[in-house]
Amino acid sequence: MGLHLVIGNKNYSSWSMRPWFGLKVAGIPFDETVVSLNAPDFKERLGKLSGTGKVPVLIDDDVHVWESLAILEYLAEKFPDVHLWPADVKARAHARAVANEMHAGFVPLRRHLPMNMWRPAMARDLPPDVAANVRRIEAMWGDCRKRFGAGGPFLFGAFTAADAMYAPVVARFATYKVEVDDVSAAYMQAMMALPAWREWNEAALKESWVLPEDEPDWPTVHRM
Ligand SMILES: N[C@@H](CCC(=O)N[C@@H](CS)C(=O)NCC(=O)O)C(=O)O
Repeated sequence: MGLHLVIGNKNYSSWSMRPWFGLKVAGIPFDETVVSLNAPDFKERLGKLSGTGKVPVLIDDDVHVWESLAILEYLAEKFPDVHLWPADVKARAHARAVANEMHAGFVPLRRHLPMNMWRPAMARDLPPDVAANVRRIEAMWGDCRKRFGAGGPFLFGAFTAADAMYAPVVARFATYKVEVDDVSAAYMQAMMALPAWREWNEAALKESWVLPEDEPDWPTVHRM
């Protein structure tokens, strides 16, 4: 039996996007099941699979891995040839710090700019704490590109798990027309040019579930 990833709505579930994107860009085969976050049996189904009752969860035979970052770590160990972390120890430490900062933080940004793939690009006012998150991410991306990015267009040159962790941030910055400097804009372009990006986006746009809490202009739903 191969890998099976259980995820939430592609339009809304940013934590689901991270391991899905890592798997796709790395070219690791997997099956997927999408369970809408508002499905009546969501908690019951996910409770049995992840313990937390949340997505994503990766199932590999009798191994169940929940938490997006732990899934990426598992993939990096199971498939060392795809190099989901940088080979160099200093770059790898930096990539892990950057990925952990995303996993543990940026709550104002995540709350104010929920991932919403089908919303046409429209700016939102940014409260100071959200603007501070944006400036921190922009500085971090710029630092990664400058110090470690010579070998390619991603944070550490070639695509790594750190990029997978920031994929939904790229989506948010694009959707909410967040102003960023040229280095961050080029990084975002490289991420959005990946075939995996188009695949996720196209599937998201076909979904019919609407979740009020992730629609910033509720009850108006702007859809492409
Ligand atoms: N820290 C977790 C966060 C998982 C999470 O919050 N998932 C959301 C969807 S994006 C979820 O399952 N929400 C449903 C719920 O809490 O009932 C991770 O990194 O995987």
